[in-house]
Amino acid sequence: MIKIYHAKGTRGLRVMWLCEELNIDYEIQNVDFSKEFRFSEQWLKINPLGKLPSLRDGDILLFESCAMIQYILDKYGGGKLQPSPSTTSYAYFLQWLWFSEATFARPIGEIVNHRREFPDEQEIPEVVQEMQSRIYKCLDALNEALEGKDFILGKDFTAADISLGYSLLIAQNRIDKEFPEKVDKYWGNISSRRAFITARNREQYNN
Ligand SMILES: N[C@@H](CCC(=O)N[C@@H](CS)C(=O)NCC(=O)O)C(=O)O
Repeated sequence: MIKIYHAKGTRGLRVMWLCEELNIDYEIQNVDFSKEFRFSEQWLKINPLGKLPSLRDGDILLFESCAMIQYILDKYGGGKLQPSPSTTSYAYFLQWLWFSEATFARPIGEIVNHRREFPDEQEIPEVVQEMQSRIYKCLDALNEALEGKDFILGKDFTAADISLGYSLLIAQNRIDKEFPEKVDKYWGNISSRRAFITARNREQYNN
């Protein structure tokens, strides 16, 4: 069975959400998120960066959440939740899947890390504001792309929505504005899905 090494609220949620959408069994291995544990010899064998998540499936051990998504889709998805590789939609699927982590989650993660390393009055407002301005650009691009759509590729929900959804989840408390209108509606569409709610409950109750 797929094992997801996870701590509540971290990117393992993307993988849990995907497994729930695809109805795939998975096991959650809860991990102590403290820096001490993450940089222990024991954890560095599972994630050489001292980060989360990691995924184990037999002999395979992965440490990038969007690679985990693509791996699960290709191995167990049976063509679900991604367009066929020969289509135009697939090009956009790849773009949004990669954008969600490589571009959008990056400034959000920088705020999270900055606030962890420089709590309370040590926070440097200019650093946070610069990262927020990058988040707003991403939200604007997403808002424009969502014109007339329920999901990022149109009427069909795909794993790119899962990946974007996680980034929106963690963006929420790190910005000083509301989501733009179409992003807000989109967030409502994806966060009300049964699979997302189940994954959130499973991480809440650690089972
Ligand atoms: N690109 C990686 C990012 C992993 C990542 O930054 N994970 C966060 C938790 S969601 C973490 O471990 N942060 C601790 C740190 O960066 O020090 C992925 O998508 O898996």
